[in-house]
Amino acid sequence: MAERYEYQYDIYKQRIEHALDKLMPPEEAVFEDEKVPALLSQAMRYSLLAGGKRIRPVLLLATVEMLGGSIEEAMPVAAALEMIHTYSLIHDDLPGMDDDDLRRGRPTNHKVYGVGQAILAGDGLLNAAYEAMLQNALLYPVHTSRHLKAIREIAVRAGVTGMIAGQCIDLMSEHMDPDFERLRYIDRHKTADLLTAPLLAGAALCGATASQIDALRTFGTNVGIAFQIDDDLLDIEGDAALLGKATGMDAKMGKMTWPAMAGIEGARAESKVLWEAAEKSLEIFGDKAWFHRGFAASLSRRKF
Ligand code: GRG
Repeated sequence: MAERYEYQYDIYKQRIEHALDKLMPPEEAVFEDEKVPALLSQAMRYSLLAGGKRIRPVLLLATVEMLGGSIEEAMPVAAALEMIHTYSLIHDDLPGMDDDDLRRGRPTNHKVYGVGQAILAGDGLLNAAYEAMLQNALLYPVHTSRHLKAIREIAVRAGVTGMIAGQCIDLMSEHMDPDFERLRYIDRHKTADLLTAPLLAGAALCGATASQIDALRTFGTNVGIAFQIDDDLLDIEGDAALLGKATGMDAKMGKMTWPAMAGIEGARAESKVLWEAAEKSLEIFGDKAWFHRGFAASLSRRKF
């Protein structure tokens, strides 16, 4: 079972890498109208094509496949999710935010291209994501409404009531007194929203039923919060070389996290409950959710 999952994950990942490369402007683009400045395309490609687990696009493709949709039709939407995720990482690493030097095992975007160009590379990826999804929607006029719903799902979850809201409250909460309600809000929006987006966008592309959508939302929320708690644990106990980024940053920044508030054991226990709840929410899909089950099992044991 684990082998089948890993094999399928690699297939999705290879297809995503190919799609991302094709969607990015070439690095040699010249200083010319209607072409992307070479420096900008280099900075965008530098972070987007730097590896990464690709879990958000993989989740979208797996959801579309589980619901009987077309991988080809969904691919630009999957790629767009990775572009949005990468923009958020570039901006999160900036000196005005988490001020990190290392990401995906390489110097952060602003360390290589400077803060101004890094901001633009992030902005560029965000815009390119919507351009790719809208361009793709135009290719499927019989599914316009499904595509618009998928794009809306992503815009809302990446936006100012979703990931950006979570990041806003996260920044505001540094060095604040512990507050579980605030912490749950941060984890749900900063992290879980962008992991729920591929599930709900996939559901929208396939015209899923209300109960399927509910189950996927519950799965995404539980996976997302557990994933963030594990991330906070890895920031304390993880191997920086394996993670490709510095550890110990949360304590340094005075971040509100589960391990900081409930201790390592308390955080581990909460993560376990959430991973179990995630697995349970897949019941309505029966055997068809084999990949999602493998995904949860594999991610719950992750070391990077
Ligand atoms: C700047 C609007 C804005 C938002 C930033 C993504 C994010 C929000 C902050 C990054 C810091 C962080 C710990 C976020 C939680 C989500 C998370 C664990 C991101 C890392 O995602 P992975 O593990 O990374 O999927 P790879 O490199 O594998 O893609």
